[in-house]
Amino acid sequence: MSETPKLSNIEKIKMAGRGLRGTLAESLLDSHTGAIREDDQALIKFHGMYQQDDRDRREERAGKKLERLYSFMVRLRLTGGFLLPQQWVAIHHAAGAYSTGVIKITSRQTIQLHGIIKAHLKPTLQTFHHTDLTTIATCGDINRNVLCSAHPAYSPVHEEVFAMAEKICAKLLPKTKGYAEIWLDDEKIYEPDSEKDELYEDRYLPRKFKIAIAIPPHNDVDVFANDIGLIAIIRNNQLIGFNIAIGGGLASTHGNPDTYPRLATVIGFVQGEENILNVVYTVATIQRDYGNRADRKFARLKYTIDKYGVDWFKQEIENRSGYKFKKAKPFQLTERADSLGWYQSHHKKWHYTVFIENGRITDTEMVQLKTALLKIAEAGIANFRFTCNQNVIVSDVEPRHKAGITAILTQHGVINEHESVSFVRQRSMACVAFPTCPLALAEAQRYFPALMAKIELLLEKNGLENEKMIIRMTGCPNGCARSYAAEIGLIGTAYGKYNLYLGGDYEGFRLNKLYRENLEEAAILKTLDDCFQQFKKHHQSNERFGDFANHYFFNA
Ligand code: SRM
Ligand code: SF4
Repeated sequence: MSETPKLSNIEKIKMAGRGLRGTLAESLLDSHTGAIREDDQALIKFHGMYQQDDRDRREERAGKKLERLYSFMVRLRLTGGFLLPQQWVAIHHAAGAYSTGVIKITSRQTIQLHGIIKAHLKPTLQTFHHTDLTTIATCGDINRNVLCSAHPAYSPVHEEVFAMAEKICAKLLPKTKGYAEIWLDDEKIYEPDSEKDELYEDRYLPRKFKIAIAIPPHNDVDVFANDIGLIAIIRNNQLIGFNIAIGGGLASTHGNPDTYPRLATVIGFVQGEENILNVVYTVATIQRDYGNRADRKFARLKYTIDKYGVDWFKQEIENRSGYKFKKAKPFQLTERADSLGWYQSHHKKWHYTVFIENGRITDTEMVQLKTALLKIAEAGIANFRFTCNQNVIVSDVEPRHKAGITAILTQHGVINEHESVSFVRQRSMACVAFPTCPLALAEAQRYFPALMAKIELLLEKNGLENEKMIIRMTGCPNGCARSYAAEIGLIGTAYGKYNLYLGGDYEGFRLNKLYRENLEEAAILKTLDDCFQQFKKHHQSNERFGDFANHYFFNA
């Protein structure tokens, strides 16, 4: 066992939190402020919420001696990104009644609502609860939403793998009844013994913990960016087990070379449902016991693994779980993007993938996406599946309803918009950043569409408009839109400035590298133009931009 660490403040808050309750009930009742108490701000994350404030209005409010304009972001728990139509209707109405109205699809297959004031948190969560939705454990030092390759039409084993994601999610849920007590007005029932949590104990994990399952050849979930990545191994259309990879995580801190993004390392093959659940659970217990609880910058599993070594970690999983890994099986991952439009799955149902720029579902003059999705949901003729590329699949449509859905999507401009979206834009992603993210150094989703239009022009100018490259932007080095795993990554360093990273691969096996620092827009465009010209002149046929950049610009 690790030596007794000097605990960080968050560790003390968790342990004193009485099953994540803290003083949240009192904080919610305090009408003198739009905020909650400081310690509760850490605990509320485990309930799926973040306290935020409108950063665009900080100065104006400070000038008027007003407190910041506090509100909350709420994140739903949707394993594998799956949602029933009645749940979509509930979310649509909750978004309209309590939030900014924009429904935001995240890079981890779920939905966030922003701008919810303190007094509206309970009604929002209760609205969700009425359709069996919850926000528990979508944030905080705990296992988050379990990802699963989204598209049912891409694999005959999709349902089986999706079921595994649900089982993993259930196995790693916290045992506290505090959520029901605080948000759903269940009776006060805190009895430490009845809530005994063998996995999380009273300290939870040292840091966030993320799991994803990829169904080859699709790597839409960016499986190696996760603490645990499972790769479904399929032979003759049968699921035979999973390769397991551990230690992925993308964040770094500018100027701190001890922090780094890392892709997960494949350590073996696991067969049998019980064994898979056992191994995943065991990894979480090792991270619980050995992860850094003194310095949160080094608390993710990737640092624990690099400190103790992959071989030690693998042996420790085998010792604790009693399961001996088999040699990892060969697999191929060829695609991370979503293909837009209609696809039919093996059980004859239809699925339509809708492009959503940076995951923001709203109505504009040209495209009434939010209205279209509501109409489809109200008709009860499709489920919804969110992708890790921040898109939505209108899914599980009976053949007889396909024409009706096509008509709704056409009437509201959605299909027309698809026809004009460039290959590069379809594959692009930006994180939230301003105005809600407190960690943003630069803009991302508000700025990226305009920058993308200029990049599209550069590609056209260089005759590269048919190149399918992955470009991602984040407002800081935390990498929420997985910018380190893009062929071209733009990572905010200060307002209006970005580091440019190049050379990640298309499939998600290789991170990009820092190419130029602190570029403003004109310099980004000039640098990319030069890179595109070199690519045009010197790349081999069929060579992707990321692979070319990796050897041409870095001699790798
Ligand atoms: Fe993230 C923190 C948004 C996916 C790494 N992330 C945040 C916060 C909550 C800011 C904060 O701590 O106060 C952001 C809220 C912004 C807002 O206003 O909504 C935020 N992260 C997002 C989302 C919404 C980006 C998006 O536009 O889609 C994604 C929500 C995913 C979800 O549904 O759970 C999101 N975040 C990611 C990913 C991508 C992934 O997991 O595939 C990463 C990189 C992978 C990883 O975890 O290493 C990521 N977010 C972080 C980090 C860095 C963690 C670390 O290891 O240091 C932070 C900061 C932190 O935890 O201290 C962070
Ligand atoms: Fe905020 Fe940074 Fe994540 Fe973007 S990458 S949402 S700026 S924490």
